[in-house]
Amino acid sequence: MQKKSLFIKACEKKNDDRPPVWIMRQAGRYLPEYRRVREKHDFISMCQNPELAAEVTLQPIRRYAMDAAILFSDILVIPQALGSPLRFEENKGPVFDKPIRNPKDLEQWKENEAIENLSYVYKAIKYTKESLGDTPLIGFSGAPFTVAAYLVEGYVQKRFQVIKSMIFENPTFLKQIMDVLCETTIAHLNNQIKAGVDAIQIFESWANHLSCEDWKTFSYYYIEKIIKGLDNPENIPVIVFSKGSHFLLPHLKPTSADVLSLDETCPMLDMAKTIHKSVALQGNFDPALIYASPKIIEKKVNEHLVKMKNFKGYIVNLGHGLLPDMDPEHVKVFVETVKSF
Ligand code: 1CP
Repeated sequence: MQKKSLFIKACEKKNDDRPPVWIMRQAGRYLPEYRRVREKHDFISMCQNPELAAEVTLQPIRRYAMDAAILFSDILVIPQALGSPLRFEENKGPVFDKPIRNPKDLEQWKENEAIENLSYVYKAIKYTKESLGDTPLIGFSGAPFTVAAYLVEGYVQKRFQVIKSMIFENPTFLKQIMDVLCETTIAHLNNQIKAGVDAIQIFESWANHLSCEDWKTFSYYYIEKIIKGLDNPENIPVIVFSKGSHFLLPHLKPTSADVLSLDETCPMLDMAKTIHKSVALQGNFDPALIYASPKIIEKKVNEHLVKMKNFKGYIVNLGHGLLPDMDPEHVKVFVETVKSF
């Protein structure tokens, strides 16, 4: 049997070595080699072309040898595959020109075609695995609330008036949308597992927009449903990133997730002391640390790693993703400081 990677060992809380490191949005616009591919192809075409998706997934691994790769794709490929046309606008992000706001809008969806439409993702996983060697590959999906937010808003203006109104005015309809997203997500993740991913991460990037009570109904409930619905014969680890919801972590503790990915507002060391027995932890350097000088990056990383030394289930990451204007050399310092710890 293949020796387990640091990353998988940390997910299982059995890592006695230095902690593994990867970074959300490690494949992206801050890399010149990404921008070179992107000059010739739009973002959606890159996701839908398995060779290109594999190539871009591998770029940060070639450059920095992170301890895990994350598949190049997007959380919004699910509603797109269901039949909602999606485009990405420069400076605006993802746009659904036909947002789903009432039951009639659901007629655009063809639920039984979604998985077939996503077959490019599973092909990309196979191609990526062929070139990755021993580095584990993380597959992913969005959590239904975050995906639904894009879908009902049309595009995210950070106020979330449409989805927040729906929670109060028509929760039954919102749940109807989310039930379909949830079932499709389970099938999508199961196909990613079959195609060979080594771990799964579920992104609830907009959890910070939910009240405590609504979070239980619209976020936690669905995340649990997804994890319980996985057909996961080899028990690959499941990571949950629920941004901006650290005050809810006492509730997340009994989650079925193997790893919780914390954002930078969470007290990592306190969390590790209290919940590490039941779950591994990932995160949570302030992404803005990458803007600091290499000397400061090195100092901050080392200081934090000393504090986290006794935890066998800790994975280094940022509290959220890398940004397009970040310096690849600073990313290198961040990764290498962890790797030489
Ligand atoms: O123009 C470009 O080249 C596209 C920029 C880009 C990239 C590189 C987008 C558009 N998505 C991605 C890749 C991506 N998205 C990955 C690939 C793997 C990696 O992390 O390296 C992943 C996991 C995602 C997931 C994703 N997409 C999330 C969840 C994580 C997060 O950042 O909160 C969300 C919310 C999206 C929506 C999305 N996709 C892209 C944009 C610009 C957005 C809007 C959100 C934002 O502005 O950050």
